Amino acid sequence: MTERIVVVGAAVLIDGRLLAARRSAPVELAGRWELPGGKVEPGESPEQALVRELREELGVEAEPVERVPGEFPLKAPYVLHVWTARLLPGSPEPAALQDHDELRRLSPDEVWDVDWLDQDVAAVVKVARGAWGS
Ligand code: 9L3
Ligand code: MG
Repeated sequence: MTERIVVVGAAVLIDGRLLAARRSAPVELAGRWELPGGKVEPGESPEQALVRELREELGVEAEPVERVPGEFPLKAPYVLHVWTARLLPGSPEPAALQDHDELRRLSPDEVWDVDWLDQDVAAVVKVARGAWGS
């Protein structure tokens, strides 16, 4: 059986805007925008991974809200699962830390202004529909 590793991505909505993060590494992905997140580690639930990744990558305290239906293909053996998420009261504001060099909070009419990773486009379409009905 082929091993399949889940990567979790977070659709963090802040005041009705979607948080997008520009990757600074690896070189082939640098400059492209993504829903922040990363690989689920052994023994971890996807929700736990989401919370950990947002803490590590952006310095925020967040909680998953709901899974966005579907599974989005990444380079094998990875697949992307997406959750909407919100910042907890008292969380620091997101800051571009280790894997990202810029953050934006996108309104519905700005959501396609950034160069999303090809892999994230289908997920962002679904997130936009769910969040804004667009
Ligand atoms: N990836 C794609 N879209 C995303 C995320 C969080 C990750 N929204 C891809 C990029 C990497 C792999 O998944 O090839 C693992 O992600 P990371 O651990 O480098 O963030
Ligand atoms: Mg990551």
